[in-house]
Amino acid sequence: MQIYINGELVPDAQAKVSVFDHGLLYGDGAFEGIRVYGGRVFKLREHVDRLFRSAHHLAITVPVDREGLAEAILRTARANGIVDGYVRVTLTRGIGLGLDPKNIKNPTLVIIASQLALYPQEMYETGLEIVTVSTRVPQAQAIEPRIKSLGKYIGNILAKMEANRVGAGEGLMLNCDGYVAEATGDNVFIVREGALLTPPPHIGILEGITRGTVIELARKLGIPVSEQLMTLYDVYNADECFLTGTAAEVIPAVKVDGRAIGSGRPGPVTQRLIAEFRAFVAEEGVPIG
Ligand code: PXG
Repeated sequence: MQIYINGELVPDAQAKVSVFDHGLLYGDGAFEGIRVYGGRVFKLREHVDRLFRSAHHLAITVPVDREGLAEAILRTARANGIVDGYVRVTLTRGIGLGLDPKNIKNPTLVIIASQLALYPQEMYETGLEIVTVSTRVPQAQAIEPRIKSLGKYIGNILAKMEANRVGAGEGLMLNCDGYVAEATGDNVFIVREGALLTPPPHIGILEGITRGTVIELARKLGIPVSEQLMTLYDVYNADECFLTGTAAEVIPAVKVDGRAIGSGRPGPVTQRLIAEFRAFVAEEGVPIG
């Protein structure tokens, strides 16, 4: 495996970052998880733009420009012969002991291109059973959820452990006001009377790129979409529920906290969107070359 570190590709055994890296010491950095489908990087521009927005908010200067980052992602995928897989971009503030970032000058940029552990195909047909977890998403006023920051993920990891402990497919997280927020690495949608509802970013969720793609596809199909606050009551009583994310793609959730959602099987709107999403990913994307 060839890893990109600060402009160079090196074998994974030599791919090392400093123990003084602020990403390690404080979770001080941002990341992106990107899919490669059929030799094309899915939504490359959107991921590059999101990383730049995260970095700008954190006042970390990305050591390359947007074109340079896109090229580095393509180069790393190419070097690893990725056809269908996953690219993980990590940006940290750089090296420095102590909280104060004032003297940290050189950010660390790492790109890993690998295979992705996928949900088994049958889960897209039968749907996931998910549970609400006790770990809440942080208040948007405390940690800006649109920054895909390293440090924010301790909550998501604890939430995933809660879901794993009871053998659930995913953990559904609420915000501190008790509104439904997102899953540990996915956004959540419900279908009610033929329309899609999903929580708005300001309640503390990541503005997912898959979420955006599904909203666009739904609107093209004439399916109404709105961002709305929702409680567990809305989820339990929805006609359908599904999750979206780079790793999970579009996946039905058929049971939440032991309650069947709608028929308890993947519904027609979800199935339609899964089909549309798969057709779309086969065409969209920047060829690795
Ligand atoms: N919410 C959270 C908290 C996430 O971490 C999503 C929603 C979906 O966003 P996208 O842009 O992927 O549609 C995510 C995505 C990883 C990894 O292994 C994490 C994500 C995606 C891919 C890989 O770290 N999180």
